[in-house]
Amino acid sequence: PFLQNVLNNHQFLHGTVDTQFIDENPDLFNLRPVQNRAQKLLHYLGHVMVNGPTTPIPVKAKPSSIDPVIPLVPLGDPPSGFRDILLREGPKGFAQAVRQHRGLLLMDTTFRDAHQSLLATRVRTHDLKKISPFVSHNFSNLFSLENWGGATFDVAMRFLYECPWRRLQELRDLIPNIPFQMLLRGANAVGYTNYPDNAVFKFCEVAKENGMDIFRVFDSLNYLPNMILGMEAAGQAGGVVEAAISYTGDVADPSRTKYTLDYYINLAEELVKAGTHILCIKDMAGLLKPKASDMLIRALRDKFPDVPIHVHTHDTAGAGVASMLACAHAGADIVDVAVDSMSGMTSQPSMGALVACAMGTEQDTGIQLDKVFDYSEYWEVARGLYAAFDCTATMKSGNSDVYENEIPGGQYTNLHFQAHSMGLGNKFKEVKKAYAEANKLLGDVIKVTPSSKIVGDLAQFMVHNGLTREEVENMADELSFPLSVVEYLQGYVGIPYGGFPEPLRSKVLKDLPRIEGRPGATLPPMDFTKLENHLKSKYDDLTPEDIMSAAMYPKVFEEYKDFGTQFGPVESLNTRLFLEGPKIAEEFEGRTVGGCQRLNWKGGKRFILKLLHWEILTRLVREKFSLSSMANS
Ligand code: 3PY
Ligand code: ZN
Repeated sequence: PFLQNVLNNHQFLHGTVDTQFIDENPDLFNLRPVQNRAQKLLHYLGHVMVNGPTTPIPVKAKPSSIDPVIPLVPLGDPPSGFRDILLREGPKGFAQAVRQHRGLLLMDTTFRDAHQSLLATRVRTHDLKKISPFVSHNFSNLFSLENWGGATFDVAMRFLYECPWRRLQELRDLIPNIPFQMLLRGANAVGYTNYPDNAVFKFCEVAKENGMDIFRVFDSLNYLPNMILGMEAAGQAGGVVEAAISYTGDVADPSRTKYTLDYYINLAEELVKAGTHILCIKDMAGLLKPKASDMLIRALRDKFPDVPIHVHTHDTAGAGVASMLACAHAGADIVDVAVDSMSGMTSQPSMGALVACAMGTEQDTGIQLDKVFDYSEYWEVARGLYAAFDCTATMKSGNSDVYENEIPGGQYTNLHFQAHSMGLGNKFKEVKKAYAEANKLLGDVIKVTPSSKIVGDLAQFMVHNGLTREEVENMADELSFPLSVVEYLQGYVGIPYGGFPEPLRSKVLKDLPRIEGRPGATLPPMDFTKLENHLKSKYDDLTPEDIMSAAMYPKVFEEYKDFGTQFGPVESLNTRLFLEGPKIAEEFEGRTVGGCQRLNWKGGKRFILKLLHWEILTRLVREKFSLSSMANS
């Protein structure tokens, strides 16, 4: 408006002022467009009210109307924790301190794997931030808080329209004392396919700069070259390297001859040789039973007395607490749990149960049970906001058939949702059986992102086409397999232990090219300058982290940015507003980056029922909302 007045000014128009300064400085006209964030948010809310949630919902359920209560947090700084040791001593000193620690240490997965497994990864930064000061003050003796990586990176942008990096930065500010841990898919970083090596290295560097401490590095086939690449990237960034062996089969069952105790010990030896600070057994499907836990962890403990051992599991069958206690008895230093109300089923075992069971023993965790109750109460209510994504809408219990199908936690929930959404709820058993058969067809592989998806795709292909394992084997040269399966057989994911299944591979591939060795080794480096220039030509508010987001997910990133341009900073809305918009006469607050705007919704009663057309809606919404600004309050 100021500029407009100047341009309309009589004196200015008649040239009786000296405008040379303006002539000489054309960049004065590089004006940032007005962002109108609050207006955009109102537009978003109108859109959601009419069209429903902007994120796909697996079940038709509304967010609960009850707000979670944040337990009291004492004033002042939180107590010091393992992160202070890490900052003081570096990764090696940190690992030593962990090894010397008496009692069992815990990693809390509530902020990542728990909601990835139970709530389709949909928990928003808004709800994580609210409970963060409580966690920082009351769980300072956690080994780590897993809060990033895995599917969270993708989902944050794709479905929640928020920046994964900002989540990391904001949580870091609120929790300075507990190490943060992320899941890095080795050469796949936080994606589903191999990236050029320089992209993985840069990703780790930026993650470390933004507050990440511990990198759990795995590969979906336990393919050593892919794992080592990820370990080097995390280590060079200055992070704590936690190499994770994905566990499958059953080392206590002599009939399972592929993934034996020797297989795991030999692989562990390679990882220790490659310099891992911490060794992890990643039991992504929850297959570790107490007897196998004892055998495996005792053998690793004897072989590597100085290396901290960390065990991850899922509680799909319901034996998680028993197995984690067995691991602790056998010498594990750290085990993974999720707070009670976010635990169980395809998530991690219960923090409260483990803390209570270990209390007064050599494995005492030092965690106060009453604080776990408060933490759990917050999540019990917060979880209600995500009813549309909650696997308990259709899944009612744990399921010990996981010992047979070996489906990883998150995928188990996804497949269950998928079967139900296609009206095939009573066919889930068939999908699970096909999954086990597909695994055998592919030669009994390690199944975790992305190899688990390949097995899942093959299983669904078999169910849809009514094919048995024998039929697939016999007709392999005529069938049109899912692309993921073909690419897997070409070697795009890596080389599975024991090699590719023959003659299936040759029948499927015919003369298609095959990749020898590590797939990323033959990829040309990512051209970050070109990427940055491309993005700068489209967006004028880019951060260095944005470039990394685009490197990982180019299309998803641009869609996320375009969504923000249209609808504003939706991450500032509470989860109920984000998912379903305001109720009639509801008053709510939205915080935009530039300040705080109080948005008053004073709608009439019949308003929504009457809306038939989007144009009418936007006009009505504009009229019905009144906006009183309390900028910068
Ligand atoms: C992921 O890759 O996201 C996993 O959680 C694997 O277990
Ligand atoms: Zn997991």
